[in-house]
Amino acid sequence: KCFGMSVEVEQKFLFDSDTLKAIEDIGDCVGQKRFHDQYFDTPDFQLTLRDVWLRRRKRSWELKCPIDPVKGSAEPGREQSLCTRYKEITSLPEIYQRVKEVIKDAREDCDADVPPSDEDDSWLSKLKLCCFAEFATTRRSFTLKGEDGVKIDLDQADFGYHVGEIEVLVPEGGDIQSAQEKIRHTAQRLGLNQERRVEGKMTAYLKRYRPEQYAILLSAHVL
Ligand code: V4E
Repeated sequence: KCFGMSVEVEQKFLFDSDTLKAIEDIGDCVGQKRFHDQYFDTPDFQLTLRDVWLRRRKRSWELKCPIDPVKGSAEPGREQSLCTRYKEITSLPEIYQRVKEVIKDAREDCDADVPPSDEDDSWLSKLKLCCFAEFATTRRSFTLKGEDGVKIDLDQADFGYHVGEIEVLVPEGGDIQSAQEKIRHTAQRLGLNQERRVEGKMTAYLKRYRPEQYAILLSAHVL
C-alpha cells in the first residue's frame, strides 16, 4: 500500500570556503543541477502546522511527513537532535490520500474522488491548496569514499541563502539508527562542530517572505 515511500535522514550545516575545501579534498563531486520548488498549503496552514510539506519540483510531487507524529520534532520542550527524519512520499495517489487525511473537512467532499493524474492540478483548488513558497536552488552533490549511501548537497537558493546537508535515504523498513550514525561520522570527517540545528532554505524563506506563517509555525514548535 505504501509504495514510493522512504525515510530521509539529514543534517544541515553552514558552509564556508574551508568546508568546501574539506569536502572537495575527501569527496567526489557527482553533479550540479538547478531546480525550481513550489510548496503548497491551505490558507490556514493545515499542512505545515502538522509539519507536513507538499512540494512540486520539476513537475514531480513529493510529500514530507514526520516519521512519528507523536514524537516528532514539533513536540514542545523536546531536545532537538541535529538530524531530521522525514517520511518521503513520491507517488501522487498516495500523496493525495495522505493530504486528504491531514486536511480537516476535506474527506467527506473528496472521498469518492479518483486520484489525480500528473497533468491534472484541479485537486489543489478542491483542497484549497495554494502556493506559499517558490524558489530555485543550485545544488552541487558530493559523495565520500568509504561512506556508503551518504550524499552531501551544497545548496544555493536564489533568494540569497546557502546551506549544506548530509543526507541518507533509507528505504522503507531500513535502519534509521545506522543512517544517523553515518551522518554523525561524516559530520566529524568534515570537521563540523555543530551544537544546534541550522536553518533550512524554507525556514529562511518563511522568515523573510512569510513572517506571519513563520511566527505561527515557530510558536507551534514546527520550526
Ligand atoms: C521537511 C521540511 C521542509 C521541506 C523541505 O525539506 P528540506 O529537506 O529542507 O529541503 P530540500 O530542498 O533540501 O529537499 P531535498 O532535496 O533534500 O528533498 S521545510 C521545513 N521542514 C522541516 C525542517 C525543520 N523544521 N528543520 C530543519 C533543519 N529541516 C527541516
